Amino acid sequence: MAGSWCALVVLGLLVVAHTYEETRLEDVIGEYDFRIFKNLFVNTTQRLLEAISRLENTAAKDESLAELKETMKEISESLVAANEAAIAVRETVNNGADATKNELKLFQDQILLKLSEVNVFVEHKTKQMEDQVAKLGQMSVNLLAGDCQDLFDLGFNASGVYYLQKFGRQVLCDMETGQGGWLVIQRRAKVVEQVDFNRDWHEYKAGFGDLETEFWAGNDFLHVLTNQKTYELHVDMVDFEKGPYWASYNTFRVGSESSGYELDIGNYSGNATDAFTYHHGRPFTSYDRDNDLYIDGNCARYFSGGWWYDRCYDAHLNGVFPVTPDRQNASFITWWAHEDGLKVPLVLNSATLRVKPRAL
Ligand SMILES: *[C@@H]1O[C@H](CO)[C@@H](O)[C@H](O)[C@H]1NC(C)=O
Ligand SMILES: *[C@@H]1O[C@H](CO)[C@@H](O)[C@H](O)[C@H]1NC(C)=O
Ligand SMILES: *[C@@H]1O[C@H](CO)[C@@H](O)[C@H](O)[C@H]1NC(C)=O
Ligand SMILES: *[C@@H]1O[C@H](CO)[C@@H](O)[C@H](O)[C@H]1NC(C)=O
Ligand SMILES: *[C@@H]1O[C@H](CO)[C@@H](O)[C@H](O)[C@H]1NC(C)=O
Ligand SMILES: [Ca+2]
Repeated sequence: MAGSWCALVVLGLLVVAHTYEETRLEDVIGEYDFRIFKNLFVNTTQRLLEAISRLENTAAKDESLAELKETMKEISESLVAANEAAIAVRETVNNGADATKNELKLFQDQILLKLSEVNVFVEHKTKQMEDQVAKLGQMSVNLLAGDCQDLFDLGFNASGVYYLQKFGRQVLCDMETGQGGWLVIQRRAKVVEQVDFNRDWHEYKAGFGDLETEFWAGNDFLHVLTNQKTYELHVDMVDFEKGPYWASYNTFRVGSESSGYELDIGNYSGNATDAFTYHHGRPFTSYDRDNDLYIDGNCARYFSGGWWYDRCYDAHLNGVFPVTPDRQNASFITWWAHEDGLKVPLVLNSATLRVKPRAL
């Protein structure tokens, strides 16, 4: 294997370094302390060996990976220092008007040659290690993580796109809002190219859009995700005139495809009015699959977007993005609210649905 070959090379270099120590260089050079140079050389190779064996033995543990990275940094720092030491040797040799000058020069050239070999080797090895570290890092995370809370608990505290090996898909995590650990399952926003949410059953099943702009995470994924643990749902929305609102649900679960991705939602809190509980127990409807309770037609067709329609909706977050908002247009992203005793549609130019395991 490449690992043992590398270890052999390093051992070889250690032997070379040892042989050098036994020459008269130390005596001849005088004020230059060759031991510093030798230590640097040995330290470098030792660290390299340790790093290699740690890499081989690591059971994809995050701490050892972090240490490994630190070691690699130290290795490269040592090498820089070793190179400088070698240059110092050369200068010493060049300045010393000694009878053995030629001999020393020859010797010093050998050292430099060996050093550059080590350099090349370490650079190569460092690259390999970094690749390995990246792979191991992903493996260790992904074998365990079932959602953004798991990632957060593993120490990933930056919001962004993560890969969940468990589900073979990328997810958007919000690690900053609240206590972090939120997995964003849907997002609507004003973007350069609005994503079309008027999609068929299979597209809603698989998910669509762009995690960086607008997207639907996918009904199959919502099903497996929300059946791992008990999840809560948080909805952030912004009405085009009235500003921000939020709604939170203590329970959010999506059934299997055979149930039509039946929605289990409940226990509202927030300042937006509870419009989502109306959809509790409803299967999903897309323009090509009518599971709604509206007998004269298909709600998804009427309102341009798949949803857990009843007859038809109180909340419709997969509607058309209101490029030119209009409170009368029921196809837009809408959430019905009660304000001053009246039922009024909030027309949203921003909406985010995020889930996280409910705290016990
Ligand atoms: C080499 O490592 C030893 C022990 O880790 C340390 O005391 C010494 O300062 C190091 N030498 C150099 C030149 O870095
Ligand atoms: C994120 O984690 C790093 C260490 O991994 C830590 O230094 C940093 O303070 C953390 N940031 C937050 C916002 O907790
Ligand atoms: C609802 O809550 C949001 C977020 O806390 C806040 O910015 C907004 O002003 C609230 N809106 C109303 C109508 O209470
Ligand atoms: C509903 O949510 C509130 C606040 O989050 C919580 O205190 C309560 O226990 C929940 N009720 C149920 C039935 O889950
Ligand atoms: C509502 O908006 C959609 C999408 O912009 C548009 O196709 C439709 O004609 C609008 N309906 C009304 C009644 O204005
Ligand atoms: Ca119908």
